[in-house]
Amino acid sequence: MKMFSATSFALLSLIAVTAANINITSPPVTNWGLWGTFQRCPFGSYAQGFQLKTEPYQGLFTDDTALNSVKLFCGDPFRPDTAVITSTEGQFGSWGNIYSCFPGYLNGFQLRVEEYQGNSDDTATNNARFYCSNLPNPNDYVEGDGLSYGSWSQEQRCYSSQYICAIQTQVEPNMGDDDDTMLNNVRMECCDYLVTAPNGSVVQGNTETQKKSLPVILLAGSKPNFPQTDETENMPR
Ligand SMILES: [Ca+2]
Ligand SMILES: [Ca+2]
Ligand SMILES: [Ca+2]
Repeated sequence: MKMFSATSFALLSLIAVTAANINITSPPVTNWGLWGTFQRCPFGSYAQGFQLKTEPYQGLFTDDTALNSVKLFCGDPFRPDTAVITSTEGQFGSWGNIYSCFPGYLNGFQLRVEEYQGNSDDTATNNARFYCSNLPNPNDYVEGDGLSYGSWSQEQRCYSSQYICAIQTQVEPNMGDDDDTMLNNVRMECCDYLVTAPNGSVVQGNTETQKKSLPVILLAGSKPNFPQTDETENMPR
């Protein structure tokens, strides 16, 4: 009995320890443009899906920009009342597929970036991957539908007690006749996962316990079985 109490106390202590919120930022492979303002999920909600705005390949002698913006969904992306956050957006391209980890949460990301091309056409950031709390393995990710120039830079992860809750983007302004790149870097805030206790107080939630209760995203081969291309089919009925 004495040992049980000691173990229980140790477990409670672990759960009570909260890491402070942290920012995770893409390594500046390119570093053009200004940082926009942070946009945040409503308190107590976290990113559970994403969408990329990409300019398709423009042909050999036309100025390409590739990835222009990243949108995060603070809840189920296929519910119309879910809050959406973006920070600064590049003006070119269009929004692609919606990728959902719901009911899991985003807890890290990685950018695909083309390094400086000198006098040739620069595109900077091309694509993004996200890590989700309910993927079968920690190294599994959901990859967006951006372009494929450049290479994947160092992945950025939240602490295990946190999920992504805010986004800030660095976007190069329109260069007119000069070489445009638009989105260059992304910064995200990782917030401690908080829940409301039965007595009404807000406490640190246990992400490990929660993970066990979530349905795991099924993988088709080595890739998650995304995207869900038909939006209307996934709207709540
Ligand atoms: Ca250039
Ligand atoms: Ca241009
Ligand atoms: Ca360009």
